[in-house]
Amino acid sequence: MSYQTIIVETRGKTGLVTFNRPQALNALNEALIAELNTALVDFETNPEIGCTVITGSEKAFAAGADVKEMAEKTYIEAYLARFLDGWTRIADTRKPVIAAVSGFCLGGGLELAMMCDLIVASETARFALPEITLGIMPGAGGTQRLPRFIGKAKAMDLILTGRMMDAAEAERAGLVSRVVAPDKLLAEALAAADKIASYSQPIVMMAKETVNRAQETSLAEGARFERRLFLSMFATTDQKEGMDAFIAKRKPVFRNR
Ligand code: DAK
Repeated sequence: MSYQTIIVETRGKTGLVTFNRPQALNALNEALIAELNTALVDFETNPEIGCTVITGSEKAFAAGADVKEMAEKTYIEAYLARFLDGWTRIADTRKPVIAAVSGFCLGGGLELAMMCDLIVASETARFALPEITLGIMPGAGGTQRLPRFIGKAKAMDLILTGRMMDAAEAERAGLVSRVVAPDKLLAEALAAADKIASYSQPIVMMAKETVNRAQETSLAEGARFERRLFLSMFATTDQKEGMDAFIAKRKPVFRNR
């Protein structure tokens, strides 16, 4: 598959997607989202890949959905063509996805990053949901995910004023997992991905699914879900291998079974 708007590589057991629309600060157009989805499905179905990293350029992870593509759309065109329908595919991936964010991470760019499992940010990262300044509001989950990350007070502030939040504030607020120097960003994200990809894939996928349950359900129901998946892990050979290796003081060899 040849890609026009993204660069797709593998680094060991990690899939790496780099947004590649520098002239538009990686604004996310339909073509890019379609290509991203194709790359994600390829990585998801490739047994050699255990984790994916998505990144942009030093100046911009992504400055939002492509405003030039949206500006003249009518409601009926957008509705009939299912405009922007492909955006949430990333939230359905079962293998973990890490967003490595440098520079602008705005609007749909931030919404996409929040669909990932970890956000690793460079000190230069700037986050905002500036849709209000365009006469719209966030439409790819931003009004729902941002308060779950950073609480209602800060989410309201960002969504209603459209202001930018720097990396330090984003880390304090709980939006990002780690903040690193700009020249360490990709290495840090790839190292985290490599670590995740070294574990049993089905166990990692179940852990991801279970943490995500916490966002969607009550504590009691989430804990029941966790217990069910936890007990099911004793039916895997990777659980036997992991524990046998610990007791024998050797490195485990997981077979994703
Ligand atoms: N779309 C299209 N082009 C963009 C863009 C964008 N979001 N952001 C930047 N560009 C383009 C600029 O137009 C400019 O192009 P030329 O003029 O050179 O042709 C080029 O990138 C460089 O930008 P600037 O000259 O503006 O660069 P500056 O450094 O001066 O400013 C900036 C950088 C990021 C502060 C500024 O470009 C900016 O404010 N950009 C717009 C940010 C924004 O408003 N983002 C939110 C867009 S709305 C949904 C899915 C997604 C969405 C909604 C629904 N569904 C699933 C239903 C998402 C909506 C959005 O994201």
